[in-house]
Amino acid sequence: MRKTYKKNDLISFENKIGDLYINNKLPFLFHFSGGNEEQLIDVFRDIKDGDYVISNHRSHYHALLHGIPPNELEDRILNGRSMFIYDRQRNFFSSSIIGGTPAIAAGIAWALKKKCSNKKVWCFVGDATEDNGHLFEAIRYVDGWDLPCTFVIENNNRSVEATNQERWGKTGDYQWGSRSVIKYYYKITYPHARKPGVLDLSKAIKKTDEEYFPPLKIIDYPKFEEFDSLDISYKDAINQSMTKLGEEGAIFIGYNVAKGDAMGTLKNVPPAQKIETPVAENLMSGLAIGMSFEGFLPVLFFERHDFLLVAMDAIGNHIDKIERISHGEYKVPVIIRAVTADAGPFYSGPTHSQDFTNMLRELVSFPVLDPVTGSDVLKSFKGAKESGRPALIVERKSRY
Ligand SMILES: Cc1ncc(C[n+]2csc(CCOP(=O)(O)OP(=O)(O)O)c2C)c(N)n1
Repeated sequence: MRKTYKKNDLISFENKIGDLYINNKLPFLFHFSGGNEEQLIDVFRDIKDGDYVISNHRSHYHALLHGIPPNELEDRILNGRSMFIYDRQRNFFSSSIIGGTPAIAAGIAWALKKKCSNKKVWCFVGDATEDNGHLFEAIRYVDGWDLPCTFVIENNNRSVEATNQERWGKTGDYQWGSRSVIKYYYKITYPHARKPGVLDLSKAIKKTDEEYFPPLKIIDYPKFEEFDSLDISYKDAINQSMTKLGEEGAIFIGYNVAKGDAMGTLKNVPPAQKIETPVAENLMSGLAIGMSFEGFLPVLFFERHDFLLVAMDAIGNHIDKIERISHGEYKVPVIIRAVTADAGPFYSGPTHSQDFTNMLRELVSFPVLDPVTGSDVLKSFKGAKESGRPALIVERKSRY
């Protein structure tokens, strides 16, 4: 059972963190909660143990109210993790990237619905997340598919220091008209962290990046020598790998996946394992992340590298970082299929035929594989599946 908190308990915790800061004990960027105690206590009355709580850069109150013990939370804050609070056991997840969480929340909710679970997802966002389209995509998706997810917009009329009106002109505070959205209003107790005089970490002793967030071990796939002698074409190997992944229960996500079978490669996959998504690449990638948290094996399909750029937050900040930033608590075994129309009759002009393989290798730490032969293709997909970690596999039209 979670401990219940009164307004003053929450304030006392935050005051204690304030004292740590004044004594130069906080090594890293942090944001105080404050001013919304009553509203949050009220919302948390409907949140059950086992529900997912998804928070953001300002997560201390959410974490306490969802049952993370104060001493554990304090320890994490002291170790530079104020903006990155996770608890796998309690289904607590956060991202300090504005707009990064709504699609992930929708993906978790999709998985919970598929499993007929009675758990729900509660995604807390500030009014700055209302500034970007990622929230819109997720709300529309959650509403359309009746997913068990509520977005709680915590409107303090500030993004860092700028008011809604200063950001948006007279449209200011936006009204959603969605059954999945709750919005409450509050006045912040503390200024935003970056205001001069509020955050001066120059005196604090700092550890290295690696000490705060130990890097993940490099993945070496087994050699799979059994595939070496096979005489199989590149395209047949892709079809065969998809059929095998389908038999193993993978879920294929993207557009032209159910309609068109991802250029014919998913013909042997049962329809229930193909999710036709809107043309919203960040949303579909977030869906894959969220589903993976609930044990699904998502295979994300991008029919051209050019379109990957729209999903860069999900790929570079989330699929790639979640395991490391959560100290291994959350894993993201998402396989990304990235087709490039690099030559021949498929060439379709400068924004439809780019090859970002090298750029992707710079961006992410997980394997970016570029198989050359049919047997390489089989090895790549098998290795990716067995690794339990993310992988991106390039598919070249020139090798089809
Ligand atoms: C994509 C992205 N852009 C910019 C930032 C920098 N940033 C950190 S907090 C913040 C404002 C957040 O405001 P809001 O979501 O309303 O939450 P509040 O801090 O008011 O609780 C910004 C712009 C970020 N973290 N992510």
